[in-house]
Amino acid sequence: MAILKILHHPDPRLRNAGKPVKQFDDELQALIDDMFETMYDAPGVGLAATQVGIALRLAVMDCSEKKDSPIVMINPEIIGAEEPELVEEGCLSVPGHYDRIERHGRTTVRALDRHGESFELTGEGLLAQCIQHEIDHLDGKLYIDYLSQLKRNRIRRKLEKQQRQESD
Ligand code: GNR
Ligand code: NI
Repeated sequence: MAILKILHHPDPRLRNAGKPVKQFDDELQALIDDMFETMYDAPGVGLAATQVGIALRLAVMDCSEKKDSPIVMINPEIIGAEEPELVEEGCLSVPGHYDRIERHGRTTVRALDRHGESFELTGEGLLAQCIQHEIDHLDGKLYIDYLSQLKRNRIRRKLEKQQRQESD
């Protein structure tokens, strides 16, 4: 088990779309375990492989209060979504920022689990939000893409400055 390094915006690797997972081998199982460990340590309610520099369509989530409901989504597809609502969102790859964006309410996803078995999951509230947020990562998208260019530029400049200071 290992804690992986989470990439921060504007790292270009966050813009890579993930490729479908085809092999459900030991290497994949180890990556999933490391992603859960990294997500719980952060702490966050979700983590996409994109965020740890791996361009695969794989994400982990746990939106429960007790942190006892791990979910793996592989090659996920949204198959149903209700009306958009305004919600407050953040991202481990955009540290220190939160803003309101539109996300669908109740959302249904079809995905494969860690063994390659298909399942469907309907989420509401934070889970619905997290499903959409993680699938966006797998497409190389970040929640800040839904904000105005002015806000996006401000966020990018602030993070670039932070990263310069960290590397000094
Ligand atoms: O920890 C996280 N919290 C969160 C809050 C509202 C909407 C989405 C999220 S996901 C985020 C972790 C993360 O960046 N996952 O990609
Ligand atoms: Ni995120």
